[in-house]
Amino acid sequence: MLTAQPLKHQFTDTPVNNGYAQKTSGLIEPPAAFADIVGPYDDFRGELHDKGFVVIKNAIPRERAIQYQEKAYEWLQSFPGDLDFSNPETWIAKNLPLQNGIKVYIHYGVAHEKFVWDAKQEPGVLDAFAKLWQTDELLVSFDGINITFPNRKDIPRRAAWEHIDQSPLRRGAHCIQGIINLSPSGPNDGGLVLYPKSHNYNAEFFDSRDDKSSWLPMKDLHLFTKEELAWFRAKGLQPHKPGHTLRRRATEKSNQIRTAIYATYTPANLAEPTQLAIKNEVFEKFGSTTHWPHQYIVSRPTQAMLPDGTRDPRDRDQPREMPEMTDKLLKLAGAKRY
Ligand SMILES: O=C(O)CCC(=O)C(=O)O
Ligand SMILES: [Fe+2]
Repeated sequence: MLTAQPLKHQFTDTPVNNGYAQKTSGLIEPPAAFADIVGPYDDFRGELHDKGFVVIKNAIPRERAIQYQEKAYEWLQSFPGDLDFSNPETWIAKNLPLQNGIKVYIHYGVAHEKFVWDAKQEPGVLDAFAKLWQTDELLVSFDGINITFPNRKDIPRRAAWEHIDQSPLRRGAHCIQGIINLSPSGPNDGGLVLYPKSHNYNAEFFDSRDDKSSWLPMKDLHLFTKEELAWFRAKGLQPHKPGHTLRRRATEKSNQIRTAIYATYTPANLAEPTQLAIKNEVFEKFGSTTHWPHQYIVSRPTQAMLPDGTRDPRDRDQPREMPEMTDKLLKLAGAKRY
């Protein structure tokens, strides 16, 4: 899955460093490499350009995707507790490690687990982004994984939080978010919901706003209010679950555990040295970043802290299974230059 409307979510993150070009109007144009994406293309890029997202089926061969899913389950079960994947009664907070506000696992070095890095180096995944950016010299995000149990008994269903992970000051696509989907995704199952073609209206929408006071060049997030969504709906746009013709959100009928790895890639040469320095710091601590690989890199505390402010005794200083630090991995991580 690739979406042309990027990404991000620790709502408490503050923007750091602002080392890139802004036009005097305040608007930020896409990096040069992207000028190319207007096509026409007869492959997945055409659909991406048209709809703002595209599903690339079998980017990872099924057998290996299942192995990654099993590894993700194993990782989740490596924490103390009574978690049983076949028993919904056990799908409760006390059996699960800490998640962030949108229920993504970002702590415990998970962004650098071997299975995560292996999936991120899958040829079918890398090839899609290399084609998109016309280079195989890419950086990848460290944005964690998602294992979501349906219909949890201990917490209410999370309402949708319609957003784009791109500052309203940016025009055009600067970053194409990738999600490696490791579980079946039927029409009743939870997961990503998009507004197809909404990317075509972004500039018009943001240009028409009066209050721009909260917009910042490196705050790559905008949450849409109900009124703002109504503006898009009035253009005829509707929420849609990728891969299905029906327009719908998750329902209580689903028993599907959603497993996904977030993986976004951008050309390495778009990263400013100051951003790479932050990325390096995060990498050395096996930390996580936003969905952006080359900008909007936020150095968060890497330690897992419990709500009472003490360190989670389950915390780890490094991944459970270390990845092999190959030349290829180090370059994707931004730790080594191409
Ligand atoms: O998990 C998803 O499908 C998307 C969540 C999200 O908004 C994001 O990762 O940017
Ligand atoms: Fe997002």
